[in-house]
Amino acid sequence: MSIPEQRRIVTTVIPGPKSVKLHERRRAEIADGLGTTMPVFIDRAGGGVLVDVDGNHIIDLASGIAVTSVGASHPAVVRRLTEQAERFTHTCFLVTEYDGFVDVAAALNRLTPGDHAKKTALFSTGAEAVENAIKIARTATGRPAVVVLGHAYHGRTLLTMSMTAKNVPYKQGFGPFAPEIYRAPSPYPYRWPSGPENAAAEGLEALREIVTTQIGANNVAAIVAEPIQGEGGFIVPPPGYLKGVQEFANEHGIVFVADEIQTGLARTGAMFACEHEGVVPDLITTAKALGGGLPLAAVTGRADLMDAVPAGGLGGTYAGNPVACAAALGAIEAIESEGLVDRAREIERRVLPRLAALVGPDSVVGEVRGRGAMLALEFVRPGTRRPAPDVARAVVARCHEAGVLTLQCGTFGNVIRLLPPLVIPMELLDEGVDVLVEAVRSIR
Ligand code: PLZ
Repeated sequence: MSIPEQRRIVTTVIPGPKSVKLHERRRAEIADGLGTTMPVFIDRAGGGVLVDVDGNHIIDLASGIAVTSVGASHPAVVRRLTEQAERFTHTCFLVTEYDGFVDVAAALNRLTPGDHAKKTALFSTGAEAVENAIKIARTATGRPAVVVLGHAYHGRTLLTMSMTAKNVPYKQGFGPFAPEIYRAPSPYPYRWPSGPENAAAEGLEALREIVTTQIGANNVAAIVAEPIQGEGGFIVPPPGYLKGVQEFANEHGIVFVADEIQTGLARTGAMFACEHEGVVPDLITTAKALGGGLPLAAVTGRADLMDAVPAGGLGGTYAGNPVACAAALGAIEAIESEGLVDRAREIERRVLPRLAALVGPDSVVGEVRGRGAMLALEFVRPGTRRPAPDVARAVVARCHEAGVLTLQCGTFGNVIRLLPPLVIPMELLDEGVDVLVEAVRSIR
């Protein structure tokens, strides 16, 4: 079913009456702990558009948090998952095998950086992939400690929540946390105390010092980093930082894990964001865009590490579900055959200069940053770096009123992030950015 790829508002306000009514029912039935960004119920979605139950056509600049890179209903995904569902929906790969699982693993072994021998294990969610990367690194090294960065986000399970930096809403009240997690400062260029030009060298120095003096390098199983920090604020590390982390890890037999769950599979204008820095991680976690909308996650990396855990040590009932694997093969096919890595670069070229024009000494926009189709604006009090989450919230609200779905993020809640589907028509993307730019201008 094809959807007209245009913005169209048919109710006097968004959410319209049908969404409001459904939301009331939700409030009665669903636990309050699950938040919502835009309280509209979706009827159909595809390409760059979400159609709600009231008939509003909303421009999608979120992709369900970087998941629907090929669109919410790509024909290659739909065809493959339908065929698979008609054959069988589940066997549990730990019980009996099927080739879709192996095909996805082979694709990830081929697409991830580095030409060394690689292997893959599939799971269902991003958090599970991170958990398993840690299990593998701990077994392979025989060491307990895990080092993560400030502003990190790795998930909501006990281990990954412990690795996540931000307290409210991810951790508050949920402790005690998993032990043996240590945190080094994120080399956040915009907020680095001695200036962005020192962030890489000083960030690396701080990491080395924490590892060698506080933990002991011989106790560290893994250093885990997002090559662009996602939930933490779309923080692009300064050039050379990731390479420095990788070298330091190699030097001490520490497993370097790149969490590419948000950045991976074409999003940043490279198949994997590590490639921008010429970094070849020991292990890479993927999820989100991998499954083309279905829950699928993976750990891919050095075969010697991946084989460290004996048979039976890794798994999960739904790990690498056949329908999700079929969807993933469709998504990978679309990414490769439609040149979506280049599309992400084109999106950056088209959008970034328009956002950059909003930055200025009297502006509420302190910095614009990102790569490919992973772009963000950081809001501050004009003339300072003081975070302005209220301004970000107000801009997001205006976008939503005008039928453009944008998301907030950041440790301080003051960042608006753009994650459009990579297949979004360029005119529709331009129109979405028009609305965003207008919303920013109307506020400052
Ligand atoms: N690692 C880098 O971005 C998920 C979180 C949504 P799961 N980010 C979206 C929310 O608020 O729950 C994410 C990520 C990175 C790990 C994860 C976790 O992936 O599939 O949500 O478990």
